[in-house]
Amino acid sequence: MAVDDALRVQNIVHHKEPIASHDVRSELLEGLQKQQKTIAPKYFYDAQGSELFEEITRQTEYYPTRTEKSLLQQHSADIAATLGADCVLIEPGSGSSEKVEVLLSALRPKAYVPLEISEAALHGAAERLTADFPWLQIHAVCADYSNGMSLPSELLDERRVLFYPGSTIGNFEPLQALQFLQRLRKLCSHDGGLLIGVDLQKDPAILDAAYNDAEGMTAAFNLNVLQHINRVAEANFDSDAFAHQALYNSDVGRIEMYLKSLCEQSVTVAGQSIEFAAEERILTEYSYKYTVESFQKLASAAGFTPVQYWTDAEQLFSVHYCSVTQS
Ligand code: AVI
Repeated sequence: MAVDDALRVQNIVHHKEPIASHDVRSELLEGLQKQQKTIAPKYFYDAQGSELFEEITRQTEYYPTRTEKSLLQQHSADIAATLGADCVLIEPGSGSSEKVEVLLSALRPKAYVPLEISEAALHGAAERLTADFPWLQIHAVCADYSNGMSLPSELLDERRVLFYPGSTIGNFEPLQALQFLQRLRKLCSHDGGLLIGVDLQKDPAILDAAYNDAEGMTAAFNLNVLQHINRVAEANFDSDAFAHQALYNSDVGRIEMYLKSLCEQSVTVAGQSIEFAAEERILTEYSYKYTVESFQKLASAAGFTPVQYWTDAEQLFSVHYCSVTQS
């Protein structure tokens, strides 16, 4: 689990892991040829999609980002005491590393290791953090964490804590979530742990509003995936011929996002015709909502022991610290 191709600039060590090339076109075609047509949520995040996601996080109805940030801010001293001194803090899919900022002064980790596929986002964040926290050692790892994760070898003897905010765990189906947490568990040292943000089950009206914001940012984010696919898979989706749909499925406790075809139509993707009936839907995302107990059960099954959690007064969102279960 080591990446070693390192370049040191001041307090930042840059590491680059070869990005596994996989066939995007066949992956997309496979999803679109299923009975329930599907596009994986990772395709949301081209440059435009990442900007639209930032816009979503600023919408009044979308409570997760600001609630989590304020939990991290408000409880930073307690979180730091719970995580303990001198850990190496590793953040898979760190993006712009904004959330970690509110923890750094209280936590003073031995090193911070952002793992991020976008080199521009990774380097921008590392430079900003090194300017604001000159004492901080940063190991910036450019890697696709969805295809396995490796760590710089010099960190393998350190106490390693994983940081996975944003309730991104909710975008995995239950079995995948378990397998992903098991992978995170393997990256922790035996005396390490996991600090993770988890969105909570709540009044469906609050969830419905969060995924159907009045400004239409979530709709634009959802529809943008078609433009992205047009570029990467030589497709000819007309985004005006689809509509955003998000609904809460209370039987399974998840938001389901779809793109609904507004008419009977045929779309070409990577040279293949994909036929749509009127009203037929493409599944683009699940966003599972947990209870504190259901998340703790999942974490325990993955080899973690729940230690402490923090929630807001309205019980909208939770941040959990789980240590590695001692066997
Ligand atoms: C990134 N992820 C946790 C977001 C969520 O809420 O599931 C993605 C998102 N989809 C629509 N709005 C936000």
